[in-house]
Amino acid sequence: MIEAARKMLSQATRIVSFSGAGLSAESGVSTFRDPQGLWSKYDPMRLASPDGFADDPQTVNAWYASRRQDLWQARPNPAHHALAARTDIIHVTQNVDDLLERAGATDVLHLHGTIGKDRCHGPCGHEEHIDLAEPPGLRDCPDCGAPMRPAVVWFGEALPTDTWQRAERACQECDVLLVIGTSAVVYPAAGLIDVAQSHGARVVIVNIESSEASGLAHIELLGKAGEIVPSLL
Ligand code: BJW
Repeated sequence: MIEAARKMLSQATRIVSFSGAGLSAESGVSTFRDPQGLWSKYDPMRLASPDGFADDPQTVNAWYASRRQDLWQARPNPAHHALAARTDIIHVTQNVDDLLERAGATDVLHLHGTIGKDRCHGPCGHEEHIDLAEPPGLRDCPDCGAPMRPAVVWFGEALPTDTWQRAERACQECDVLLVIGTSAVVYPAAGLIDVAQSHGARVVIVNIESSEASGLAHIELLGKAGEIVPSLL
């Protein structure tokens, strides 16, 4: 199967990678829905929703501070390096970490935002880069006074429009969609797999186990991203 996937990728002219938390798992970054993942310990609607932030901003900020410090200590794994080395691949990711960029990728479409920035929770658009080693406490926007919050996409929030449109177009136009380490349960992001497949792309999935997207795969490779992805590219 690996040889067939390698051949499929080598014959493709337009490849898109679509990744989830499993891509960064071997870097020590927690996934969400695995048995030891973040949602096994925390209620997503308390920590990753506007209502949760409104109810208890201190707890939400502390949770992101701890994840930021974990990410500061993380390093890209062989899958990040293999992907980043392919400058012809368009990288679409649900991940809020910057491990693809740290591996050298320059143009990564982050559908769910980035944990490396805070943004104003109000409408003014103010953003600030965060020192992951020393994440800031709760504070107000210097421009409009609304609370600052992580620049990520919480449940019930819209994905960044331009990023979404670029990702959707890339998936409509690709020959191969390489899906790595996602449970494919969060929409609209997971819908991109269907978009690519229904526009004629071949779908190659790399995951340690089957996922909601398995039925869309032309080739499904079960194993660790850090081992399989470098052998494919
Ligand atoms: C390995 C591995 C290794 C492990 N190697 N593999 C349609 C149907 C149903 C619901 C909806 C729908 N459309 C919208 C919704 C609602 C909702 C949603 O999808 N809910 C479902 C969960 C039921 N979606 C939304 O709310 C979205 N917004 C929206 O729809 O807005 C509409 C709107 C329009 C206009 C105006 C206003 C609103 C927003 C979704 C935001 C998701 N946010 C999060 C948190 C980000 C911030 C943070 O990090 O704190 O994004 S949730 C979390 O899930 C995170 C991830 O990006 C996302 C996906 O998770 P992912 O990456 O797949 O991780 P896991 O843990 O689920 O899976 C890991 C996988 O890796 C597993 O399969 C493992 O096997 C594998 N793996 N190790 C390879 N080494």
